[in-house]
Amino acid sequence: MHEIYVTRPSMPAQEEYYKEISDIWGTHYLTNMGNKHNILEEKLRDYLKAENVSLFCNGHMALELLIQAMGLSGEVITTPFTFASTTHAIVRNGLEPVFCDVNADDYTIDTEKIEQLITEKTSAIIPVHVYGHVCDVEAIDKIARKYNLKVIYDAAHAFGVNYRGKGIAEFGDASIFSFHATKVFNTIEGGAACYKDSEIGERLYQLKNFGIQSETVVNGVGANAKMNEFQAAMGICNLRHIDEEISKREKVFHRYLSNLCDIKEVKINLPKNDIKFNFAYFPIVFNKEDDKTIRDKVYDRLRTYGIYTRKYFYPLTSTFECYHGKYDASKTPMALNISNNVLTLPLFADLELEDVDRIAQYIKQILVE
Ligand code: T4K
Repeated sequence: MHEIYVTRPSMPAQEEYYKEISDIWGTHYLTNMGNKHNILEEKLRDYLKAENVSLFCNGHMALELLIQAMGLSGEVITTPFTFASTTHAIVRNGLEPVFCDVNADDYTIDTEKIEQLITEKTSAIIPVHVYGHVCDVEAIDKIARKYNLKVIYDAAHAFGVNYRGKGIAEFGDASIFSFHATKVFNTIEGGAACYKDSEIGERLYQLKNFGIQSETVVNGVGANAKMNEFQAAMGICNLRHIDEEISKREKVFHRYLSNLCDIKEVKINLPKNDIKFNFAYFPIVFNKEDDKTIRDKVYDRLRTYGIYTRKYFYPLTSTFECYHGKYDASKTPMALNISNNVLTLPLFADLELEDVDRIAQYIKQILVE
């Protein structure tokens, strides 16, 4: 029995990576915004169609420092159906997350419910393009303009996604991406912030390097969040193969679809029209309202076959122990229901289609037991 995990990072050929890193032995320049870092930043500006890109050691620090650089204050409207990072980045900046519910059809923020959460303390909205699904960017833009709010998209899952011919980073005031090993595009660990206001870039550049402006001037309470040269080299290599990566993922995605689309117990959400998708994840949602038992049974049983699915995203971030019962998950009932019923199936570029068939077969079998 070979084990299959929810994801498996794609890597360039060893020779390609060795070639890419070989000149580092000549320069001995390992980190602190080196040559490879700058090359990758430039290449990503093109690929993402972003006005400005700033690289980071990971996606989380990109978000945390972007919030700091943009000077947000008070309350930030966001969703609890996400990875820990989104909520933690808000809280670690001393801000209050205000949780909005999500849509049933793509699990992104329900824009009908945003306005009722806005108070005089609200400074921003941080929606999440969950699983690469595009938020209702037009409605969010309208609300943000009306109430003079900033918009930062957590686009950790949305690398390579285009909407109506625009790169996903072109929406809102700013976006962050994750280049973690488990993502469509990886730099081992890594991330980026994309933003429209170039002044933010100056602040970010300093904040990711301790707030240092010059050898004798430190004018920001920064962190250390720089991408190093070996990470950047991995990114340069992986970016060469990104189209192939996404098209292999697409095949896996469609194989799951053809296997699972007829099962009445399972809901699968397809990307909206006008989207060039990245096939980052394959979540399925079991239809049984507010009952985790079926999802948990499938999760447990698949493990006995060596198939390691994940409950992305369960539990809701608003219910994490570290938040000490401060937030009421019943106020985001759709998010709660999806979180209780979702299971993310293995999806990565080199997943064999026969394995997809096998996983689907097991699921069907478990559901009739
Ligand atoms: N915003 C959102 C919406 C996010 O989803 C994330 C990250 C962020 C922000 C923050 O971005 P980063 O700071 O991470 O760049 C994983 C990832 O660590 C995390 O990046 C990601 N979201 C999240 C959805 O998934 P875990 O705790 O599930 O990781 P782990 O170690 O359990 O890995 C999952 C499976 O992948 C393993 O069972 C085996 C496989 N794997 C993993 C790694 C690390 C490999 O085959 N090779 C590897 O190197 O969080």
